[in-house]
Amino acid sequence: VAPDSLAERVLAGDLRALSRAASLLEYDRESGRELLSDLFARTGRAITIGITGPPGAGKSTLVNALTRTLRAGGKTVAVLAVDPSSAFSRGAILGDRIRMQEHYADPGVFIRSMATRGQLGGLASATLDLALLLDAAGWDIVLIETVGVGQDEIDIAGLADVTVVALVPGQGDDIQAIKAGVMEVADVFAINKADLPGVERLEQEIRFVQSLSDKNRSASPAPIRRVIATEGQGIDELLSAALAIFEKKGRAGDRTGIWTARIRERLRERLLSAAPDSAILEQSIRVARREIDPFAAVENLIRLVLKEKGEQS
Ligand SMILES: Nc1nc2c(ncn2[C@@H]2O[C@H](COP(=O)(O)OP(=O)(O)OP(=O)(O)O)[C@@H](O)[C@H]2O)c(=O)[nH]1
Ligand SMILES: [Mg+2]
Repeated sequence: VAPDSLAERVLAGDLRALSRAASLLEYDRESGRELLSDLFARTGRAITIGITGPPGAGKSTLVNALTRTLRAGGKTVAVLAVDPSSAFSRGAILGDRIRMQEHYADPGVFIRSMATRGQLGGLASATLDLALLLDAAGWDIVLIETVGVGQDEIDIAGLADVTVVALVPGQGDDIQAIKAGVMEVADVFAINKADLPGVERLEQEIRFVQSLSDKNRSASPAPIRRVIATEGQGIDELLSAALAIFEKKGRAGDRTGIWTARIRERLRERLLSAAPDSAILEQSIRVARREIDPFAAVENLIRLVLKEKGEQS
């Protein structure tokens, strides 16, 4: 890491440098990537906890309550609120601001919202990169709030070390929500709004779906905790359950899959950006003239790309 560089200032705990670095990652992906290359060796210490679940499940309220508990325990907390569906509505951001108000003045809390702005490489990998940045910067815990849907190669709901899935009783479509892919990523279930009726039924439904899944027949099923996020009730137990899972998985967890996905995505991006549009156009014209087939065109482009770039170690 070069002296006085942005990377060094991030490592020294400079919050303005951290914000700048986060913006680089989000908006200037190439410079952001260089920065991450510099910082990668310093990552691997933070615990990332994903909070996912359907809209309105109380994820932000949970994040706020978890932040309070973690701060009381002396941990520093970085919060990433990620919306993969659309740009954040002003209302949502404002609501989260109000909810997190008690933490804004706390230098031990870093809060950042991200929405889809059509950046290359997808929101999930941008989130992963940002989590790496925060890890390198020395934040103890990174909380990632997201509605668990996305078409990216990296499942945004599954990129954390531990994933908490928040569900709410009495929604009627519980089973539907449970089935929609969350079983694979859930390490812990939080039945939030446990002050509302239907808690027992939702818990039974989660257990039922767990009993059907192969993953859970072999391993122990994800624990279920009842919480009332607005009251801070059950938060300690939820956090303990999440941290116990983290301990059990071990620090490395089985994160190979995430790196495979991240490498694939980057490879695709690099190949596409290394093949200039003019070259693709040239090949397209040849295909249109039936001089070559489209697959041969791709082989030609790959040869072109390989010729231009030597190998990096
Ligand atoms: N009764 C009750 N309401 C709650 C509880 N937790 C959160 N809420 C309320 O549920 C509403 C939604 O909470 P949020 O924390 O914004 O939910 P969210 O999942 O972050 O919502 P999106 O980010 O918009 O998907 C708010 O009005 C909260 O006050 C709870 O434990 N009990
Ligand atoms: Mg929210």
